[in-house]
Amino acid sequence: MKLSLAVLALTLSSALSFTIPSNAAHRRTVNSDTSMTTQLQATTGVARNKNFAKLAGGYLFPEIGRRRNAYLEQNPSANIISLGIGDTTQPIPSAILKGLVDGATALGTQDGYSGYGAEQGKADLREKISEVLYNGLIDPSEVFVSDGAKCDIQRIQNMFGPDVISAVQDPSYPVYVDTSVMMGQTQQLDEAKGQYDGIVYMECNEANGFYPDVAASPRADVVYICSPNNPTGVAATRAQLEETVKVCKERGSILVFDAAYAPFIRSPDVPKSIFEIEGAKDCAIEVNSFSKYAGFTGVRLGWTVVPEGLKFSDGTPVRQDFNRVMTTSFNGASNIVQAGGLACLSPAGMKEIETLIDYYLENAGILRKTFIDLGYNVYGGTDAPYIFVSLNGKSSWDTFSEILEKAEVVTIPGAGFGPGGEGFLRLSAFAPREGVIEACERLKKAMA
Ligand code: PGU
Repeated sequence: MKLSLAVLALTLSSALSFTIPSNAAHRRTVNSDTSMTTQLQATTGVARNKNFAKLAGGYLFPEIGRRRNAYLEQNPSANIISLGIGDTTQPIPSAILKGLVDGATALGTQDGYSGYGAEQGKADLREKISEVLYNGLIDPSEVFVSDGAKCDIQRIQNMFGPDVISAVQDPSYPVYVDTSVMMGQTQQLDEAKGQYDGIVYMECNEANGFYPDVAASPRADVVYICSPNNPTGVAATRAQLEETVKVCKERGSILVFDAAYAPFIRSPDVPKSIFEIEGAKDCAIEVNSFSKYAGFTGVRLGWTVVPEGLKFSDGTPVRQDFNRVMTTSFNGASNIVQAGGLACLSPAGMKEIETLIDYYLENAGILRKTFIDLGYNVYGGTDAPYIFVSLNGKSSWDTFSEILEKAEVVTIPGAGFGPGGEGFLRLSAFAPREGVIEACERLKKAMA
């Protein structure tokens, strides 16, 4: 019996050695998320998704967090101020909070209880989004309520699949590129360029006002535009968006418009939605979020608008396939949170949102002035919660480290948003006022 067990173990281990490659051969550094960089040894015979192996490094924001924590570990008494990740800091205002509380309370009553909701969101919230935020430009049936814009970008990519070519602004919010890589739309990273082969990078720089010349870029199937922009803080003009819609229509491209920072727009005539542009319903999808509207970054609520008439090349409505994704892989946003969303869109909620946004925009103004006074070229911060500072040719990661060490302020290096961001620094206005003022005092000393 003992012997046969030993034989069985031997047989098993030799069988396994066929399916699991030898440890030595597969011992290597896995750095798809640098916060979890480890020497791994195979414990299964499952091949890694080859697209994940293409990812050059970890996702940007955890990497920033890792460096911040490393600094804290070395300097335990440090008093760090974060102007890094764009995460809201101010409490949820009362009328909106009441919506959330009432939503939760209702679940404790027989009449108010509800279980799984419609995967596309509650009908009354879809109606309110259409009415209050789009002035009826879009139909409630075109609104898909979700748990946030970031998650929707991934779901949109899931719908498009691996066979499309995506175009992004360079620099841009890293999720568009990273999800394109994960989906298998790209080849490898071109180390010299810092760009993935197979993605169209549309240059955004000081000379073009940080808005790309879409017509001069190669055709892509899916064009990602974010306005007001992360990271540059620049909002696209009506003329720029009209031109982009025109080019997308001519080329048969789908424009994915990320309007997560729309409520920060204060300049008159800057569109808050792509659907303010004539013809956009023939070519565009819009992703949006309550995160920055109402301090819902942790609460989680967003939406995507997919126009009824938007069709793939074989005539299938895009909305039909997006609905298939949502019904299959999403079970609807939390009913409590959707009650909070409804409260956001009440007259009292909209007023509270306005006050919150004004607060962050005043922070942005303080940051802008600090860097302008120091003699830097500064972009954004008037229609967006980010300012983008030109470092006059200095490396953005070096400047990030220098500011962390000298001023104990966390910023985001522009290079984290793509090669086009090198030489710039992004600062977020999402912080308590006293933190912004203190950070500016420290930055004046560190950067003078
Ligand atoms: N779209 C853009 C353009 C964003 O900048 C962000 C957040 C989102 C979508 C996310 O929206 P949710 O509705 O909350 O999912 N950008 C922040 C946070 C970082 C992150 O990973 O999302 C930033 O600092 O850039």
